[in-house]
Amino acid sequence: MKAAAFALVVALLCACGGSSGGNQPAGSTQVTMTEFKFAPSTLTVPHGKVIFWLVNSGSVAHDLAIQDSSNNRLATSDLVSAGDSKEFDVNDIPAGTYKIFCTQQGHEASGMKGTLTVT
Ligand SMILES: [Cu+2]
Repeated sequence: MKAAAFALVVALLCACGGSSGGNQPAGSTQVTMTEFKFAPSTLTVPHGKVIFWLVNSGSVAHDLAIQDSSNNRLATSDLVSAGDSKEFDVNDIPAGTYKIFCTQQGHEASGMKGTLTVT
C-alpha cells in the first residue's frame, strides 16, 4: 500500500520530465520565442554540440530552424507549445553564419528570424 503510493508520487513528479518543460539545461543557450520574434535574435555559440533552450512565452506554437547561406537546413526543433519550454540539441555545427527562423506559416515574414554565429 505504502509502496504503491510512493510509486504514484514518483510517477507524478516525472510527468514533466524529458526534454520538455522543467529547468534550463546546464550549458544551454536560451532563446525566448514570442509573436513574432526570437530574443535574442542574434546568437553566438561555439562550434560542436550546441544546446538551445527554447522558451515559448507567446500565445501560439513556435519552432526554431537553422539554415546555412546556401539555404540548406541543418536542423529544426520540435514545435514548442505556448507556455512550454524544450531542449533543442544540434550536433556538429561548423563555424559560420546561419539564419534562424520559425517555420510556422507567416512567422518568419512577420519578423521571427535572426542570425546564429558559430565560432
Ligand atoms: Cu513562430
